[in-house]
Amino acid sequence: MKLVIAITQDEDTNNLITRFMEEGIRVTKLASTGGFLKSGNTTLLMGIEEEKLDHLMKIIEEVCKSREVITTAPTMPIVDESFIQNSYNIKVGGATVFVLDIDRYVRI
Ligand code: 2BA
Repeated sequence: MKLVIAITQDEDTNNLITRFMEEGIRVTKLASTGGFLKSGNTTLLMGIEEEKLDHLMKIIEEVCKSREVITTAPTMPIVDESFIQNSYNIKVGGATVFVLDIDRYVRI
């Protein structure tokens, strides 16, 4: 048994959960916030049998798209107390996925 923790973009979440439900994959959705962009994303928890793990990863790859996001660098003070702000594009990945071993899985 494995625990998959997937951090996804909010835009992909409903489609991903719909696919999981169709495939009989149990999932818990948590609202989360990325430390760098400080904007909302979604963390999904899935407990899954090891033999189904590849199938789950394939679904995530199919549904989750990477996107360009415009962000601003931290404001930099310059000599006369005015500020300059740089905007730049970063690429946010389709998903960040952690796979952990589970010692015990109990549903009471
Ligand atoms: P954020 O922390 O808001 O990061 C959003 C995107 O900003 C990242 O996309 C990456 O492209 C960029 N980024 C993050 N930290 C950076 C840095 N120090 N310098 C330059 N660019 C940086 P992803 O890598 O696809 O990450 C998407 C979200 O997944 C992250 O949102 C965070 O919530 C989570 N995440 C990514 N790696 C993680 C890790 N090792 N541990 C925990 N959460 C992680």
